[in-house]
Amino acid sequence: MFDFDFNLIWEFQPDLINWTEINPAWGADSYYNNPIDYGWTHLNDVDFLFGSEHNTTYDSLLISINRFDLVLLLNFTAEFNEHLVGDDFGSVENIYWWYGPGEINLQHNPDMLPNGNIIICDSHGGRVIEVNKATKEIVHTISSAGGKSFVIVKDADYNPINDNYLITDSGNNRIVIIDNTGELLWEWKKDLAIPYEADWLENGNILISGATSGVIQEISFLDAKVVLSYFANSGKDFYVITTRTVCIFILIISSLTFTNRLLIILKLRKTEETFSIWQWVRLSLSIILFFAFLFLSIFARRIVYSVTFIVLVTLQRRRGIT
Ligand SMILES: [Ca+2]
Ligand SMILES: [Ca+2]
Repeated sequence: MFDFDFNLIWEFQPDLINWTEINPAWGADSYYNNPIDYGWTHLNDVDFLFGSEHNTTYDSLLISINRFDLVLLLNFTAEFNEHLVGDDFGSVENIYWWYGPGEINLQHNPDMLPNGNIIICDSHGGRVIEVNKATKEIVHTISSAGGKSFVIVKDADYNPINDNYLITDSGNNRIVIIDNTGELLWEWKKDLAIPYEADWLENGNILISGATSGVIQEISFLDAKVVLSYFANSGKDFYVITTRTVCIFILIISSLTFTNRLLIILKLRKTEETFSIWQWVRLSLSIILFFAFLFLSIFARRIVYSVTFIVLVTLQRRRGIT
């Protein structure tokens, strides 16, 4: 946490916590107590919860530690006050609630619901769950929309006004809205590549973070149209444009080769010479290349996104993050 002059005034440091004190099952040898240099926690979400809005005398932080499969609630007021008198960052006694290990797999974006329960995207479990905070029981599960199972779901915003859910089904490259019975009300798929999250805007539109595509889109909910696109790559989707340029270059080369072969055929016909097998191979190859790269250049965006997705998932699996 920073003050208005960007001075660090507080931080949460999982490496200073003895995790065995939270759960005796996590011993000295466990992953929790053995920090590694890179990506040990992958802490991927934190929400500030004002005590006045959640019936507590203190403010809290709802924190998601992705690699720990752990969601926790931290008494921020106590933490901050202890830090002021010189305590380390992250006291075990200030973690007053936790949930996850053995239940969820590499979660994203937990939120506290108006009823006090916690909604969590169990990303690699392919579901969104609502956990009763008092009993730690799962009281509601959503695992599909429109007949399609979720794949690496990363964001689920509950809208208490309309009693529906805005869900980012990242692995299926789509944003969906479903009602509390699970019925699909709305779906958006255009130009999405592993979207990270979606939020309702005050004007009734939906803001989508494209993550892998580097594109942020504002979608008109009523017209199902893109109102605004912001490309992080200086206004250009760099990888897509590069792929398309390479494809068009090969397209031109193959069509020139094709034309060249045709001219040779016509010339040979006049002299009544025959076309050699090698020349037929080159002619066929140029035709195949032409149509292959025509296809690739038309679908460049989707292909780049799909390949990126496959590479990312493969790398994650190699690191043991499945
Ligand atoms: Ca959240
Ligand atoms: Ca959201």
